[in-house]
Amino acid sequence: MFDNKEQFKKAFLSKLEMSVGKSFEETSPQDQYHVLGNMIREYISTNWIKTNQVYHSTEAKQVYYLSIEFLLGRIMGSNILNLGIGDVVEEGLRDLGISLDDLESNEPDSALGNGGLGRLAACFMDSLASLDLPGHGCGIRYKHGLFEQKIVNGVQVEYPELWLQNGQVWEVRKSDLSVEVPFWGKVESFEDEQGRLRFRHRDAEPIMAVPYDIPVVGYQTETVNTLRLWNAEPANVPFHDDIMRYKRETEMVSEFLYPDDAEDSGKILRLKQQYFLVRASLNSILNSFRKKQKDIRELPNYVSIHINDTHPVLAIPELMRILLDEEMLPWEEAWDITVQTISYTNHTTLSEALEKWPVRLFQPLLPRIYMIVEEINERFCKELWERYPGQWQRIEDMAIIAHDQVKMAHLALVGTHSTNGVAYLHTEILKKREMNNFYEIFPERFNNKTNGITHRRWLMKSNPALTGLITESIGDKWKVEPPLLKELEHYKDDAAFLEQLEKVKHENKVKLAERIFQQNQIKVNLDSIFDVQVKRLHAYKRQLLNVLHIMYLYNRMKEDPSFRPHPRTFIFGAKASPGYYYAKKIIKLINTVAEKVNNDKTTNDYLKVVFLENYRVSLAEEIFPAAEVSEQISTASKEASGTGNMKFMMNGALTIGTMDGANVEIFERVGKDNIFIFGMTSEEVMNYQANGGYHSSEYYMLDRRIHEAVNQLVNGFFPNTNGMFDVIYDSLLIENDQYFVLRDFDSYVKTQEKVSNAYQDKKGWNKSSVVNIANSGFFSSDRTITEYANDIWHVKPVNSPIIK
Ligand code: 26V
Repeated sequence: MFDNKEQFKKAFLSKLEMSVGKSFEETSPQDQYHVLGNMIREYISTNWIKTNQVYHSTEAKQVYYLSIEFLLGRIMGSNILNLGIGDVVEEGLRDLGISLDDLESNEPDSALGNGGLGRLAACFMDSLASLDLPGHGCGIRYKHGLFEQKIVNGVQVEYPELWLQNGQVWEVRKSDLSVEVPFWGKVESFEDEQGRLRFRHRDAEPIMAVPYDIPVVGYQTETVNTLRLWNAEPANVPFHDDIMRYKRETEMVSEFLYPDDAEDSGKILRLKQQYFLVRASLNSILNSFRKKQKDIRELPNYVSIHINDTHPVLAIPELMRILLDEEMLPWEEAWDITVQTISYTNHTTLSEALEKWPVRLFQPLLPRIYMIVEEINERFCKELWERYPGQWQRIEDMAIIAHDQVKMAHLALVGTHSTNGVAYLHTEILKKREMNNFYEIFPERFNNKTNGITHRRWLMKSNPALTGLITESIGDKWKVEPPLLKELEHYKDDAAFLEQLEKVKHENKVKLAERIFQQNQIKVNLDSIFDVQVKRLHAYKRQLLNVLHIMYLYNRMKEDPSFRPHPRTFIFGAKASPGYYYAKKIIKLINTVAEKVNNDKTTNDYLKVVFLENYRVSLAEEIFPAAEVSEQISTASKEASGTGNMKFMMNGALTIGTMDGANVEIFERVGKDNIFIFGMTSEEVMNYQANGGYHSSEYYMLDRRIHEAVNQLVNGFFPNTNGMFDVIYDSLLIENDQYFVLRDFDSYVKTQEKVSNAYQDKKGWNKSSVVNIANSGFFSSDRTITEYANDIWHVKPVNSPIIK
């Protein structure tokens, strides 16, 4: 079907007519997308079945990646790339007058994630399959992914996301594999025939979990793994008075993805989602295991279960329940198996993001699971007591249940054999500070796995021009071995190569400029520096620092007509959690500043501000290839890793950033001349936090630039914004600027000046760009996944025949 262009065209046309019942001329791009999608899925299915057969019959250990989020983005383009059918499809469609790009744009993003954590899970799925590793994703099939953002009068407005509205080509419903998940009810104890104490969950309200499987195609291999997403549906319960309430509440469980919320809203529903994912996934994992292996005590040798952050941490008590209540193992043995089977990744040290569940919600919803958590806690506290007799405070700090709350991170640390951070610095902070108590007891459990991104989507698919240039220069082995990108360094003084690189960047800038004009009706200067900050909106990510710098540039240009820096286009993209008041004000501020500076004729040749609404994976794929400056300006110690930083680097942008998260490792690789580092170190930040001594008002009083810009937030400088930015002003001056925006301002301004100066030497800039691309191979998620596979999961590639 995809062997040659003529065959493809024939198959495409005949399927198109058969499935939509229209003549070719009458079909819509929507119809065409669906038909092509179905053709590709059918094409995949042979290898998918084959891969599953191999997994069913092999003794090889399997890994299950449990995540409450998988932020896949569009699926078709990635499948076309990995299957190696791009040329045939593109040329075949072109003969029919169809552009593959246009056709792909009919696919809605699969947006089942908030940001970094969910996108990491998606990159991992791509790497697992491409490395022929037996890795299975387990998640929830939310009816509505992350909300769609519209900007109305500069303000974020949220709309429900509707990725399933026109039908999903990539998923396969498997109702025969449905699993019942019980909630509520009570636990009864009884004695069985052998006189053993047993437990029974009675009067529960069951929910049906129905799996939808999505194939995950590896790059140039026959491996097709599975991402299994669970859908919540009413179980077959007797008709009762409240059947409508039951139906509604059941469907709610997989209705919405939670936007990482600043508020406590919908807590119980979120806990339901977490247990729903865990119960269904473990049931299906254990079913596969039992079909192959007889002895449950062998579980850790055949199965590895990974929990992505604490959201799936109930896998620990759930596996204990299975081993105790179903397999009837003694506690100690069950505990040993559980710890050996499960591993955990921590993604943040921010205390407000660490999950805690009130016992009053937890216990009635999950009565048997709560009993088990209580016992885990009691046994753990007893061990602590033996180790630290009399140290009540320490024991209280480390307990899993304390002050009527269940601390999910503590459960994860105690109930798994491996805890990893997501960048070197982050892991060090976990060990030395945030989780130091636990590190003291379990030092061997802590390890680092620096994040990565799939270079297939983030370079090969999204930046074909750069991919072509790289391949012309160093051949194409880097595609399966990204560290080989290092060979590009030989070209850093090659004038012809640098010129080509500049041309590629320029073409990508032209495309992004078209998108900006289409969405925002703003004409940007193609010779301006494209300076980009795209990521979720959070105070610690300090979009505000970026904005204050823009205001300063504007003020200085207004004041001093001889001050005209190299033209810049500041591009933003960011969603704020709907309940996060401050973050929404920052979005309004960015748009307000944009309105002012873009319309000032005296400055707007030099300064443009663009806020691109509805930042998402597919938009990101248009942005990274065109970026020249990558803004990674979080307060040091706060950003666990960041992964956007890696995408920018791989596409040749230069980073301006703090020594935070994976920026530290980017710095180590490219060297100080090819990155712009500023601001306090994490040590300095943590010292301030521990010992005090920071007074933001001093910076406001003593620095004219800060004084002026901060005053402009509240003094009517922006028309019709009376009182609108008071919270921002207060966060800086009344609340003593928690994230040290004013403290780092001067350093940031000076470093931005260095950026502008460096850009004057275009050759030198391009050279730095080459060094960035050449050293980005380390940040391929293939490296990250190889490390997880070797050090944590102990899984090996399963050799399905390879066509590499
Ligand atoms: C969640 C919340 C929710 C409540 C309000 C404050 C807040 C702040 C942060 C978070 C994030 C939770 C976990 C997370 O998404 N971490 C991100 O994981 C990425 C992949 O490892 C990593 O690159 C990012 O640095 C990290 O923030």
